[in-house]
Amino acid sequence: MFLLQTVCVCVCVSVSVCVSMQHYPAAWGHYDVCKSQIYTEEGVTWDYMACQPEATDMTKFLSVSLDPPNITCGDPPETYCALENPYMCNNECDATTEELAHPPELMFDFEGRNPTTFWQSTSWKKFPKPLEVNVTLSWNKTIELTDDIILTFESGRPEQMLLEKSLDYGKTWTPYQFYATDCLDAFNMDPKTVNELTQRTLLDIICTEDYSRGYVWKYDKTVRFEIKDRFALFAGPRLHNMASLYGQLDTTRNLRDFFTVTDLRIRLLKPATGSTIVDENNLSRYFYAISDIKVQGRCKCNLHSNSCVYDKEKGRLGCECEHNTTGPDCGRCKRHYHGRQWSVGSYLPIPKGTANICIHSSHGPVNRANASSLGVANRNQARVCDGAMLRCQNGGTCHHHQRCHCAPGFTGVLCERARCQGPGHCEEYPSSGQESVHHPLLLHRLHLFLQVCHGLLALLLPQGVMVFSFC
Ligand SMILES: [Ca+2]
Repeated sequence: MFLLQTVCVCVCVSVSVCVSMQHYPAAWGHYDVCKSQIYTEEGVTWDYMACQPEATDMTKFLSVSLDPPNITCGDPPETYCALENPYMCNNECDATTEELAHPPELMFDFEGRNPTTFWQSTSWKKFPKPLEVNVTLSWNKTIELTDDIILTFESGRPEQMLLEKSLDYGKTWTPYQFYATDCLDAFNMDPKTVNELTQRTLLDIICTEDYSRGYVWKYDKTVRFEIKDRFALFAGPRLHNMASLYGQLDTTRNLRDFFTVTDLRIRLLKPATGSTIVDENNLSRYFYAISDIKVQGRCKCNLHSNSCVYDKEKGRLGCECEHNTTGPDCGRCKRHYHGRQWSVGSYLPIPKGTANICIHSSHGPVNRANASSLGVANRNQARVCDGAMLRCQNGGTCHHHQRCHCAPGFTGVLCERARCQGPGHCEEYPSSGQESVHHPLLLHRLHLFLQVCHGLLALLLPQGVMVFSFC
């Protein structure tokens, strides 16, 4: 009776929260909480979950560089003509006058004003030598792209362009996508569109003519790299099945790496000419001008952090690591927490994933590279378990505050996880041999949550979805 009443209160309150906050099916985990306290009948303990920072506008955190470095217009001042009308020459660029200067940062300022603000290159005055510019965006941090990259050109869109990515801070580059009015002619590639890609060919690098043809630029100024269309190959056209995408990202390293970058490089290879013939008598019609670049993404923290902060002194982003991990990407275990090999967190099982936390060195081989650090470890050896906050779960018993001896069928530092063969789905799809173990576990957890539902609700209100899925 008590249980039923509690269910009713929790669901009713939570639904009212979720109505306004839930944008996605509850089955899709948000992974915005790294750990939460669980109130058990015997005390309080931690439950660890896979977590990641929220996706955000990553252009706030990048540095931009141009190659050649002196390719920005205005030094000396130049007058430009319109591409579609060589007699309309009212575009002035002067680096020494603020109103007439077009520095690179105007690709990333707040847009929405009229006229727009934009970076502009020098004109193609050295024709027939190619007018080529590399625009490099560097984060000094590994990031994961979550939405389309969108470039808005204030002049005509380039007739030839290449978008590249780096995963090693600009040491090596690989193509992301080729863009041309004629792919065969420019890059010896057959033209393709992202819609022709399949799950099997998703990682193929294509050349598209979608964003270069025609120069009716007042209506069609953007060049895209289509992230969402690629996501949709797994998650469905409206991304309603993100669980499927997360499952794939979890198990396919190449797929995860495909959307991961430290740098992007836009290689502008040929400006818009609007014709097959370049008007050599009026080269001030040809130039590049970009008013806006959009890059949405999140810090890569290997599912060990839900927060990423910009350190102004270091000039770089860094994950605020949980799960006893450390490093800019939470890519290794903290000192004294090498009880087992570091491992990336897992999106599975959905919605909470698996934290794969680093455990104390006393649970495994100790790195003896530094004798003094070992001494510190011995003096201040952290408790792995106790009778209060760090209570062994699911029938496990705590030995010398250093190790939980788990009941059969359970594993984890605090015996918090059911022992599974292979990744995920234990709780949703228990095998016949495990059913008798999992069923009581779920009931036990449900009971615990219901007991403290009011407390949790207050604690997790900002994560309304989590509340809903818990309660
Ligand atoms: Ca701008």
